[in-house]
Amino acid sequence: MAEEIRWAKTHCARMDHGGCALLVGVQGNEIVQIKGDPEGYLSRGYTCYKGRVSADRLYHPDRLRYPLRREGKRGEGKWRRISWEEALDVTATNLLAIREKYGARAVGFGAGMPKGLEHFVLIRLANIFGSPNVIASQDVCHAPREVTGVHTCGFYPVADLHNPTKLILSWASNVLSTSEEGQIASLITEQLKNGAKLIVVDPRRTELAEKADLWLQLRPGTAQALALGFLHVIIEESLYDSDFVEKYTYGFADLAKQVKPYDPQTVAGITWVSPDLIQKAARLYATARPAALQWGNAIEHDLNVFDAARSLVCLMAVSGNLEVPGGNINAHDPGIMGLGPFVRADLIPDKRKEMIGAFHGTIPKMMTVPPAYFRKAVLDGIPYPVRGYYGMCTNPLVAWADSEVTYKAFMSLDFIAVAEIFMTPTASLADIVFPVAHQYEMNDIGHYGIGHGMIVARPKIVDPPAECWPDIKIMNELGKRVSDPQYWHDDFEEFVEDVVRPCGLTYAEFASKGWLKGPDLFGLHKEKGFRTPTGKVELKLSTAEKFKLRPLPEFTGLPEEDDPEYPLILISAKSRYYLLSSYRWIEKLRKKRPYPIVEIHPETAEALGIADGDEVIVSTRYGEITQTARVTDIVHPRVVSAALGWWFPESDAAGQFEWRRSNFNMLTSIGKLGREFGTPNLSNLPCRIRRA
Ligand SMILES: Nc1nc2c(c(=O)[nH]1)N[C@H]1C(S)=C(S)[C@@H](COP(=O)(O)OP(=O)(O)OC[C@H]3O[C@@H](n4cnc5c(=O)[nH]c(N)nc54)[C@H](O)[C@@H]3O)O[C@H]1N2
Ligand SMILES: Nc1nc2c(c(=O)[nH]1)N[C@H]1C(S)=C(S)[C@@H](COP(=O)(O)OP(=O)(O)OC[C@H]3O[C@@H](n4cnc5c(=O)[nH]c(N)nc54)[C@H](O)[C@@H]3O)O[C@H]1N2
Ligand code: SF4
Ligand SMILES: [Mo]
Repeated sequence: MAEEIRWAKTHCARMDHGGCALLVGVQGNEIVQIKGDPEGYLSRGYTCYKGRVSADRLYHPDRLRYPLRREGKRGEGKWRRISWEEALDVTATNLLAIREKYGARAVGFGAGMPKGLEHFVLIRLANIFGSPNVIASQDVCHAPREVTGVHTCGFYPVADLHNPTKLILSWASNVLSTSEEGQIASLITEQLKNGAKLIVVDPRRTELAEKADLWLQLRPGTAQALALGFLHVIIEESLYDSDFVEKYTYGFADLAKQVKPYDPQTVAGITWVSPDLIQKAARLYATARPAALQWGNAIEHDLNVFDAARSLVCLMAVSGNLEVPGGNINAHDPGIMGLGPFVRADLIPDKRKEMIGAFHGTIPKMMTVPPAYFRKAVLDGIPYPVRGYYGMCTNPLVAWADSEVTYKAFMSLDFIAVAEIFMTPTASLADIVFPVAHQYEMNDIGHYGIGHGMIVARPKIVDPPAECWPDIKIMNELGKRVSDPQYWHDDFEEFVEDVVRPCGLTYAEFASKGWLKGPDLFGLHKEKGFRTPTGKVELKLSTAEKFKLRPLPEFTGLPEEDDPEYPLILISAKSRYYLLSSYRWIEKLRKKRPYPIVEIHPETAEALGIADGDEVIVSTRYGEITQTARVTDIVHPRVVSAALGWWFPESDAAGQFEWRRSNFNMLTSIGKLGREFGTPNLSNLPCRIRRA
């Protein structure tokens, strides 16, 4: 007789930023069912398909199960099984040799989208090792919003979807597919059910756009122009919050002058949104208080991101929506361990001066190295040589802009170690591959350090395969080999205890509570002002000259000029079935989306002789790839939206799993970068398309 199902509680993770509360059914040591937990603070019973099938990650026959050491040439796909002892010793020996020869900064520590507590243990490892260079995708993911927020209003203003709001302005955000940063789809649908109005700014008619009161189908890459158009209407028509503006903002008169030229007619010419719709949307947003601006990742995908993010914070401020419930808030953490002590920031006081990015003039408070600059260091030794790489939770060969340059850079490194759950294009270039334990197999903490004022528990439910270790354990043991063991724990499990200890809790007690949230503190500025040099929201940046920043947001032009050779505009959106390049190997997900799809408007398809289902070649000035056409009017006739993150696990490690064939980042370049964050044009590129 089959054993009875035991139900355990945890939170979903590593399928996106995570956050849905789950009930996980277990028989023996195997997860047999996953469903939503109605008591979930962020999700209230909601789950998406990929969350429900997420245990399939653990049981794939090709999952990495032993440490591997490269045999033959780099990237040849030949491996030898080795012991943990050997894997850690070889890695330590190589990293120490590089440090000896070139200095600690010649080792880059790589992470991708923050997935769990290991992200911060990696930063700690880098700090203790002595390297200021943590390489991550923050250049195109959240640092622009967070850091611009901090410079403008002293914090990262997140949409408050937990208190009732009158209106949601969803700007370049596709929450119903992405639930980004724990802004779970169900939080938005609940607000809409309770009567909140909805404005969607998106070049694609998404599921959310279908539900919107107003949908603004802007020309990709013109966010800042549209936002300045909103500001123009709001200021010209005196719809702003005059009390807030007077007491709590700096540079309003300058901003008013700055947005004068951005009248609806002019802005319509740039953004393709009609003057009438710009006016209507701006009026609706300014008058519905509170209104929450849910800003998404797509504004971070071209070199104009600083102005785009700046203009959106100005919009939140003048409309009186900062630090109000149901608006955009400063989410305060519960009394957990602070990031600084956790990562031992004290050990590397000169980090800002020493890191690769600083040499290129990245904005203060940008604390990771943009991948574009990392590769310059590897390939050209600018500003100094970088020869080694330890990476986890990331797949740069597919995830970073300009994949050919990534390939060259990784091929030229002296030593690469990668921790993975599965062999990927990037892992296939490594010298050492560590097999990791995964979600459900280790105690972990979600949402630590991502600015939403809460953490969620992800307790261990089943045992990992014998030789799969949590990243945290790998780094704890590697740390002891490359630095003074006093910085590391006897038992790696102490890391999760460290985070919650200041709250007077053990990890087990935290796990039984499920989550911890900081206090709701709204309107702190009324007593304390804003944490900026002027104590106000800096519509005009008082530090502009010092940091060589533009004092006021402006539209300086399209990310790339129009080009008659490439008459269409290429964009992308994240797939609801995959996390960027991850998990193409999970059968149930692959069935839902077996191949990469590029969306193209019926008129454009007809003119080009392309039918639904045709194989097509998508090309930009930088490269070309093959995807499959989906003919659909959710995109504008001049816009095509291609799929991200594709490689083919069913193919061969010796060829890096056909990483060139359909990978979006073959179409991108790091030739032009935004200075503040080193952001490349990941999107909004002139392109053309033809039948294969
Ligand atoms: N063109 C284009 N490029 C983009 C984007 C885009 O929109 N357009 N989006 C950008 C954004 S926002 C981001 S955040 C980055 C994402 O960049 P990455 O984070 O590098 O990309 P992922 O595909 O998520 O790769 C994650 C890898 O981590 C592995 N993994 C999963 N869980 C674990 C774990 O517990 N431990 C370890 N060691 N490994 C694990 C997965 O198998 C996978 O190979 O990509 C960026 N790149
Ligand atoms: N299912 C799933 N969920 C994910 C991820 C995933 O890969 N898959 N990735 C996670 C990560 S790393 C992140 S950062 C978040 C990102 O989550 P989101 O912020 O939702 O980001 P995207 O899906 O990149 O883009 C959002 C929307 O922007 C639109 N868009 C494209 N170009 C433009 C433009 O020029 N202007 C405007 N206004 N809109 C534009 C797209 O059509 C899309 O609907 O999601 C996380 N969640
Ligand atoms: S929305 Fe995200 S957190 Fe929720 S079930 Fe899906 S993948 Fe998991
Ligand atoms: Mo991201």
